[in-house]
Amino acid sequence: MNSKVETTLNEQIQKEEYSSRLYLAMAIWCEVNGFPGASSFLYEHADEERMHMLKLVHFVNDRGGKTQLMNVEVPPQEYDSVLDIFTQIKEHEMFITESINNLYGVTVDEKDYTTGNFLQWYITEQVEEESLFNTILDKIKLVGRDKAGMFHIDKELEGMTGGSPAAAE
Ligand code: OFO
Repeated sequence: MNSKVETTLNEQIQKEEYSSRLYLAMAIWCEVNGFPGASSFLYEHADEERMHMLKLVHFVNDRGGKTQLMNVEVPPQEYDSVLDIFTQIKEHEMFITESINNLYGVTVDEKDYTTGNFLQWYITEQVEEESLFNTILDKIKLVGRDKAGMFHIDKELEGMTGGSPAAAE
């Protein structure tokens, strides 16, 4: 495997691992602050990010490279509100989109079209995630500080979980 591509893929693995930890920290905050729906949704999303990471890990290893695990930062663990959390998620996902695009750019520069093709899945996934988080954020902004409205959004987030073991527990 092209070493520049391999290094950049390993950096992306670290970012996906951080995403998973970030959403885990957010799920924990929601769980202890009375937002069970948002919490389930975020536990599940933490699992999804781990899946994004593993998909990259297997790709690197299968293509003759070797995954190099790196240090992963401790994410923030205190938040002001659910609005604060989803605002930070949106910003984080925009950062991930930029990172995937840069990674794709490296594969083009290095003429590694196989990896470029593999990354199409991530490019599509980022479009879907950004759109999902924008929709959720818009709804949260709409209810503002209204507690009854926030209660309903929390229920809605509960309904958006797919019933993974992490979300159910
Ligand atoms: Fe939330 O995105 Fe991974 O890739």
